[in-house]
Amino acid sequence: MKPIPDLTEAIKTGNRALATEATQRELDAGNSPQEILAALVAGMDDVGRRFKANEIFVPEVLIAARAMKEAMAILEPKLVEAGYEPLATAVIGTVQGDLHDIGKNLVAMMWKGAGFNVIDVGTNVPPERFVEAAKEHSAQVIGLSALLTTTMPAMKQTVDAVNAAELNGVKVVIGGAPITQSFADEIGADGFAPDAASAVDRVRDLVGV
Ligand code: B12
Repeated sequence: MKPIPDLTEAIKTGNRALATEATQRELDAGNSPQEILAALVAGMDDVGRRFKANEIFVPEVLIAARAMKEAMAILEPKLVEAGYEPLATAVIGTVQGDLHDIGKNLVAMMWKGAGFNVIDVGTNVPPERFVEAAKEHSAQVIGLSALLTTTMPAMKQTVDAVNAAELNGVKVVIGGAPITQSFADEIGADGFAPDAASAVDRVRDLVGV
């Protein structure tokens, strides 16, 4: 991947104007949407690291997240365009009690880019809403995101609700910073992926496309 330093820097510093301008500029120059996404993600990863180290605080993180969202609004149709006919339908959301959506949005975009039809049910989503959406859209996959250790139990409740609803082979894939394969095994989820790129491979394996 070719680095795009000013775009990564725009996310790190929460510079919305530069983030959107540089995203558009790179698209106009024919750079691939995946490369542009990688530059954006590198910026957000850095923000996460500095927040953890107490070098920056919530306001800076929110500003960076807003710049990322705006750049993604430009990039998303291009990622989708680069895909083919939907290979499968996936419902994705952040579980009940949890408002983090940057990682979830990235996974949704990567899935769209990989050719999946993605129904994003948002954040703070109760188990029954995941079930309803999967039924309504005849989904093959449900993706659950959680960033807080306190909302990990909501993943188990959602897996239980999906199993109780007998959704005919729908696979549940989970992810988020505190999530591990062993937690996925423990709650009976069908899959786990540590990042948006491997989330694509995981779903491809699970639905066999
Ligand atoms: C941004 C952020 C916020 C923003 C969220 C903005 C938004 N719109 O999302 C704001 C400021 C609102 C926020 C609020 C809070 N936050 Co916060 N936040 C973060 C931060 C810095 C970055 C998260 C992020 O976006 N990372 C970047 C993305 C790209 O990474 P990601 O989410 O991990 O996603 C990747 C993978 O995990 C995976 N993935 C994610 N979802 C899914 C889903 C599927 C299906 C799959 C397969 C994969 C997958 O793929 C993604 C892309 O590669 C993290 C620190 C960190 N390093 O994680 C803390 C962090 C998650 N927050 C934390 C806390 C404590 C809070 C608050 C409780 C703070 C407070 N006291 O109010 C609140 C909670 C609000 C709530 N009810 O949800 C703690 C959680 C601690 C814990 N162990 O539970 C963290 C770890 C910070 C810390 N070190 O203390 N936060």
